[in-house]
Amino acid sequence: EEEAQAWADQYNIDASKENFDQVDASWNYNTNLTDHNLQISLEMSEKLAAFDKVSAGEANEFDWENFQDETLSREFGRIVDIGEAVLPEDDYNECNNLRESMKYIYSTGCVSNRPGDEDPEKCYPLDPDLTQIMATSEDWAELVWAWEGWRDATGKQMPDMYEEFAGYLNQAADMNGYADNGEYWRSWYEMDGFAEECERLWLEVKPLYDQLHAYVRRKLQERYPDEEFPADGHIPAHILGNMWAQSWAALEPLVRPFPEKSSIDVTDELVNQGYDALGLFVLAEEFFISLGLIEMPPPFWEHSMIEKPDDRDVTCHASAWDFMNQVDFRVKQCTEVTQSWLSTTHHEMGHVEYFLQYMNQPIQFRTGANPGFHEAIGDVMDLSVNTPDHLYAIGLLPDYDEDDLNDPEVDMNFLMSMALSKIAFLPFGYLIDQWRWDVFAGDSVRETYNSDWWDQRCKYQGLSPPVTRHVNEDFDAGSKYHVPANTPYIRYFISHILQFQFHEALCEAAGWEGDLHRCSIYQSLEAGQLIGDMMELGASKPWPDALEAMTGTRDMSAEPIIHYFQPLLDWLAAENEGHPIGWNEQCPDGAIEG
Ligand code: X8Z
Ligand code: ZN
Repeated sequence: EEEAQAWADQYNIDASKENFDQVDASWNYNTNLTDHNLQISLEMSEKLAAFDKVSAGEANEFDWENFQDETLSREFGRIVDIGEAVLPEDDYNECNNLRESMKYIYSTGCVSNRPGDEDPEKCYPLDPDLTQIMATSEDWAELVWAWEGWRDATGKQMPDMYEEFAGYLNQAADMNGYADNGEYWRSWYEMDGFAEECERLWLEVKPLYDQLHAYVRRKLQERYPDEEFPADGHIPAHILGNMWAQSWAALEPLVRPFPEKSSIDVTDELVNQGYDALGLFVLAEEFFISLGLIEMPPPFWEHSMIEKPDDRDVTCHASAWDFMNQVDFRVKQCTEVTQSWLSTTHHEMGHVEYFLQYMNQPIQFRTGANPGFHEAIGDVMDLSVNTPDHLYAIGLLPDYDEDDLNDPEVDMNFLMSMALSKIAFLPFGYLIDQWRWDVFAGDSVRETYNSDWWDQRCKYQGLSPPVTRHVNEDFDAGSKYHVPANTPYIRYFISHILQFQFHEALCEAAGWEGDLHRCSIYQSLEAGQLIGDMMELGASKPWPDALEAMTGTRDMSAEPIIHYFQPLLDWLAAENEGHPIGWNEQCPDGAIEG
């Protein structure tokens, strides 16, 4: 075992270098999508895969399953589980190529012929144009143009590639001893019955979603009195303020419970005060620092890409990067000055904070306790940042006054705005991998990809497509970044449950005694200590240990999120009294055709 420790020490030195080369090349490509950069990036991935393969072979020469030292045994268990790197070199390269081709289509996709446009050459990218149109336009036809156009430009171009790609992932999973790639992904949660656990959590929060859905649907019917909504209760998917209807935050002005009370949206104020992308990052960092957490290191500020460059193609979808050398940590995002981008900035900085906290762990443990933990850190900060009291304290709600601080109607407006992002997201966060797990299990095949996708969208989100979708030509799953990029998605669902558990525990540590939704942990060193200690563990211990250290419980629970939204749930239930709630599980007739 001593020998094993010595081998692992050397492995960590070598792996750090190999990982750096790959991450560095990938960064260079994703911030400048040229063929040249792609070739280098693919080569570096191939090199890392070869290294992983050799390392796994060497590690397996030790009797690691029987080590006395549990942590060392855990480290070895991770070294030998190499994912796609197990594939024969040619297959590995082809698999990588396919993913990059799909990502390229997604990242460079744009839509032309906007209604009323003279110039047929003008083509609107997702960031910022289509995103902005989806969030602000109230023109049904224009929204259909953006919604349908985006799907034509992206997903529609890739179903055959995706089929082939999924085949490679399954081949790798099989070689690694998993039934299929879905089982492999679920294994990261280290528990039996993870899929059932997700279903349990979803069913617990569904009543909240049902109430929100019913209320928002009524308001949208008022906004579009001349449009016919499906008779079985679905909401047309293009009018919810977001390309995928995954956040409904843009509908806040439409559904605000007490419209005469002051707005708690700070977008205009951010713009008026002259904030730019860097200003949002500085503001976010200030919150982390106030908890006594680690500040963003100089290379972060020097090398991050925080705005969309206008001289080259990039992957705009926001991400955080750990270069694995304990020095270089970056964020890449095409920031706009809005409240929603302030949230994303906290989200991404949360990833970097986690990287910084666990950077002294062995490489294999430099990841979240489970993937949902990683997604939850920045969001937890954001739960405090978005409280009206905090926004007021940092000067972003100048119209707010002392009376508003304890006004239950203002409070309800705030809870509604939080529900539009947090509750509306839940079924979306749940369904993407319901669909992908089915694909990997062979329960959804090329011919039914799109109808299966819409079965999930209709069933869980209660949405319907605004124009008929076609079974074979359209591939709407591919129009969501994480499908071409192959990022698992259930992590975001888990994060949306966990972040309220974290919030509750941190608020208690901060000595907060009022309503959970009004708590801000700003400047609480106790809260910072608690979450910092948890992050420092990385994945060195099973996640229930990390969760227990922070919250006192070993189980995921929907109780805190329900508790947080209880006043809104009561209000919605009263408002919805006498109105229809729910929708037919099946898609409306004509939603999808052969
Ligand atoms: O992809 C992200 C982050 C990067 S990890 C920007 N999110 C999901 C999405 O955009 O679909 C954050 C929330 C959900
Ligand atoms: Zn994230």
